[in-house]
Amino acid sequence: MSDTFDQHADNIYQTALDKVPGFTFDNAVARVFPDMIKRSVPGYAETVAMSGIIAGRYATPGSHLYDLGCSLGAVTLAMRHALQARGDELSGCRIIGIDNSQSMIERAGHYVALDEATVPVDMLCADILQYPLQNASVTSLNFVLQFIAPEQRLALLQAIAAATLPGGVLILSEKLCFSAEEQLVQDKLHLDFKRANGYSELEIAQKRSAIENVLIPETEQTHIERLKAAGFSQVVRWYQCFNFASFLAIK
Ligand code: GEK
Repeated sequence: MSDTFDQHADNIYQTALDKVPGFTFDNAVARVFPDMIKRSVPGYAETVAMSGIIAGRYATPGSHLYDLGCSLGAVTLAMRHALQARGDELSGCRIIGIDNSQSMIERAGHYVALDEATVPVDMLCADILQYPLQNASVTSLNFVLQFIAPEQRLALLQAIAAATLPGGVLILSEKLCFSAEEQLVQDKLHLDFKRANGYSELEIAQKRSAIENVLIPETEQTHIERLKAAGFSQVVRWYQCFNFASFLAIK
């Protein structure tokens, strides 16, 4: 792997900052991203791996599989390997990873190029709110909707549902919020998870302040009701680890 695309440990918030800027998916974040997300999001590895299993069940020949907000393409590659294992390299399926961070997409393109599977993949730098989706059997929003302004979330889900073939699916993974009582329990466990993964109290506090107005979590009920309003007929919560959960919405 070239030096340019080496991955590094997340040390972004190790030094005390006078003023913590709002979180963005810039080059500094892209170069530490795998370490950051693994140490910050309980269950991340499972949601990526199971996206491959779900894609293997729901992808149909000749359809598109979308990884929206793909970052470095972890879900794109999990889907690709699942289709490859199914013998789908010539079935006309195409996997399309989209992210509006140029730094993420440059790196993702590099990792896809290094990958040996042959199922076709496109990595695009674009805004998922603008991109014309079509012919979708499987779409992933793996910890992405939480970064979209709440008033734009229904329209995005409607566009995904409209582009989804009958029987196709959306995999939606999100940080959740809860009743005040449950929130206290879940927050403590999430903090323990971060501490156990080596983040200091300073790093945790500065990251929290950076992300405060950028990542806006919602309740499970809000997600399920909105997925149904958007046009999905069935919603199954297939996974939860502390305050992070993943839903399978079936058209
Ligand atoms: C993974 N899914 O590794 N258009 C395109 N991309 C966007 C937009 C937008 N409007 N808004 C945010 N993003 C990945 C992890 S990270 C989650 C997803 C996290 C992108 C943003 O640039 C970033 O790469 C990604 O959504 C969110 O499975 O960091 O907690």
